[in-house]
Amino acid sequence: MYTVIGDLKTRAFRVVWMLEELGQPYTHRPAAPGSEAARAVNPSGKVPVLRVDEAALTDSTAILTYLADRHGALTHPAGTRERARQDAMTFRILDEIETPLWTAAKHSFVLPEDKRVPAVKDSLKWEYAKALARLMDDLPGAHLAGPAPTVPDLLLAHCGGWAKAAGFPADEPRFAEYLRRMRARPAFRAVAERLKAA
Ligand SMILES: N[C@@H](CCC(=O)N[C@@H](CS)C(=O)NCC(=O)O)C(=O)O
Repeated sequence: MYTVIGDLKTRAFRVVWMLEELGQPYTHRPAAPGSEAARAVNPSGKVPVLRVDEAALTDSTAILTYLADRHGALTHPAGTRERARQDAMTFRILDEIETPLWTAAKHSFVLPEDKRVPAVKDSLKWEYAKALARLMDDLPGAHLAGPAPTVPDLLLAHCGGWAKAAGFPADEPRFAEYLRRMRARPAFRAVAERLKAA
């Protein structure tokens, strides 16, 4: 049995979404970043954490990859060229899409006030829009790494919602269409409904 620790408004959303996609039973324990409950399972206080028996696994991308590999779904098998292309997409999403979002969050509310540089946000929004347009140019089909969604699609679709909430550019029509497709998935909708109600 899996236990996911972390509020749904954090990257814990991705882990819960993946477990819904996989149809695996799990318990969800909401916990704010840095809270006592988060520190009890991860000394850094970062969420999400996935408890599997005695182990506490950290980092949303590592957790998604572990779950996809373990259950043989939403991934290409390790050691294949398709997997190398999928992993390249995963790292590209983290480098080019998530990094500007996370850096903007740090300069909005994560860092101590005297360490924030709010002016950097305009540059981050520009960087994000440029990377997103290039990514959409390279989209090989309906999804990032083949005909069906894989780990990087969950990451990108989650980042899309994050970007909207953070006031990042949302006028890329191909990305809007991609997001509509990903958000129509029953597993996504189930978690999104829960987040709305939280
Ligand atoms: N790369 C990690 C980042 C985890 C992370 O920074 N989570 C945020 C919430 S979404 C957090 O716990 N922040 C608290 C902090 O940075 O101290 C992941 O994908 O899980």
